Amino acid sequence: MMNKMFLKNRILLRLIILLIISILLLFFTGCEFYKENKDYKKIDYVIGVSQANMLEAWRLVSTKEIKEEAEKYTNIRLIITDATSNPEKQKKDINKLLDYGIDLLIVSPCDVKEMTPVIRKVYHKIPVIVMDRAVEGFDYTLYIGPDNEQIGKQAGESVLNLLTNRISTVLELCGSQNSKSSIDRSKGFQSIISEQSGIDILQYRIETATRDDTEDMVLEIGEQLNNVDVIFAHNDYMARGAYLALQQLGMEIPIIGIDGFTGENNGISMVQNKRIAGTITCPTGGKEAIQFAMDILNNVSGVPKQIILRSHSITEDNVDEYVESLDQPLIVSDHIIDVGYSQLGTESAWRLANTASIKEAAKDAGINLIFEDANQSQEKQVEAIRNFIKLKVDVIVISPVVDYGWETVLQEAKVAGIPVLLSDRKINVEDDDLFVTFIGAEFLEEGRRAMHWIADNVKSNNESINIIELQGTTGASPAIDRKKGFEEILSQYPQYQIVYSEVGDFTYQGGKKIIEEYLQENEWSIDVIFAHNDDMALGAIEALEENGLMPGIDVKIVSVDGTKEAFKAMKEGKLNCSVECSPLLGPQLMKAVKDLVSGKELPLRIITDEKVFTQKDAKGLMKSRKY
Ligand code: GYE
Repeated sequence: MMNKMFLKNRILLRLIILLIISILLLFFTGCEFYKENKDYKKIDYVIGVSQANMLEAWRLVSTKEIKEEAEKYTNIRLIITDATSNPEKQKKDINKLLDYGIDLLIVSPCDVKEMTPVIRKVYHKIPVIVMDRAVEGFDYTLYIGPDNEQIGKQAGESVLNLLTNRISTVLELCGSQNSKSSIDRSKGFQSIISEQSGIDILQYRIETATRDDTEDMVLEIGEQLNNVDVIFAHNDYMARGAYLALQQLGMEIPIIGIDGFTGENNGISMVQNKRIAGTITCPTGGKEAIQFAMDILNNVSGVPKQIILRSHSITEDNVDEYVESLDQPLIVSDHIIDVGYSQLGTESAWRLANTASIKEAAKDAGINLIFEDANQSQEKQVEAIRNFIKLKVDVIVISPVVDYGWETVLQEAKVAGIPVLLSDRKINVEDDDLFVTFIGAEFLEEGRRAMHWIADNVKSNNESINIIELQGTTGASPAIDRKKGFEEILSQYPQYQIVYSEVGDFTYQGGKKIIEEYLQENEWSIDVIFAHNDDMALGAIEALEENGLMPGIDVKIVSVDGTKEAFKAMKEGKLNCSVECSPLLGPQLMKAVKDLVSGKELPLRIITDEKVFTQKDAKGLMKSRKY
């Protein structure tokens, strides 16, 4: 009996050992097999994608692009969720994604108001890329989206090109009344159409913005269609619905749509098959979202705050060329890139930091920078550009001193086939194709932020608050837009008023002179000074002190830039607030130059990241300021 038991145990023991050995063997050989299998991926990053819905056709394309681009990287995994247009579901989706331990979130918010606080919370933990619909404020890492108003304008131009009679009617088929993109498209469209007299817009709204409902709607319009000269549909699916309806009615009316996707029955093939007269491309940004996600995760320098994507106007004249351009492989070349750079001057601390950043970034990128300083003269800038054209540089970059008067010289660059990038300041030209992209700040927002700070911190107690404005160079885009943004918020506060406004040219001396002159002629009853840049504010501070006034106390001072000197003044209590405008554009600019030369399409605008600083930030952050 004893023996039998012993025997049984021994057999059992042997069996167990055998089992362990085979498990171990299986495990190791299995691992080997797994390693050799080419599907095996070493995952470095998990990216969560929270889509607003997967119903709208545009969004399906966006998801497809995200997936396709992600497949090019072997070390990332995507987890995609569909919020079914329901903010409550989207909140849950995002929490689930966080539980999975995602390293970065890409989110297309289905409701801007509801999702803003949720996205803010995530942003405090991991990087967030917001797509397509911007959230309120700036609590995200990067925003990528189209400029729908601009798209509407382009559609307006295309429609005007199709109209042959002075008196005409355009049928506008809009999307949902709750869709911000549809509202913006209409706004842009109407701004162009209203420039011409004699054009009537007949507007219909298709809440679902789908092909079938548009088809039904157009069939229902009936008689009125006889007077319609052109149809503008807010997307290509609606354009197709309109086309199908016209076919049934035996009518031919040219149609302009929006989206411009390739593939059967999409905008581009409809233009090729002459079913619609044109489309405006509205990129989804899916591809860029993954590319920037990788840059963010790999800590690449030069990641901006906002990327506004470029749209193209496609008609039968350029459709083939456009399709061809989509398949162009990237150009790999080891030739050193020559960049002609026209800097506008040396007027401020901002400008000096800007020049240094650009020179350093060019050096780091191995780019040959031909640098010209124009000493605040547009004439000199034009001369420099002409010289760059003669030198046959690869790319021209301009920081334009004023926003007008660039058409002729930029046309010359275009004829010479040299692309032009705008750095720091914008220009005002009819033809947006005269430059490739703008890299810089959102000046309008800076002006708004300055006035927000005043409204929150300088209380009126029913008395009027008097403001002096120190303006930058007349005609310079930061001066124009900071003023505009400031006044936009100011108009909401009737007690606050600008009582004196002069041009100080963005210089220390300019700012000082304005205050001195004001003091000579007026009793001092000023509560706030708003200076378009720090240098002018610092000049004003000196003038105030020389006249026995205490800057920062007797009069609150708000300026723009966030330079080290401004931080010092805030620390000393003389300046109250500085709205940041970063001059460190070099890395972004050089990245754009390289992308351009390699044949990548650049976005329409690349906007830098900025904050608002006050006296309480000054002490702690002063040392880390880079300019
Ligand atoms: O704010 C100012 C400079 O164009 C954004 O120009 C730039 C402005 C900057 O002189 O200090």
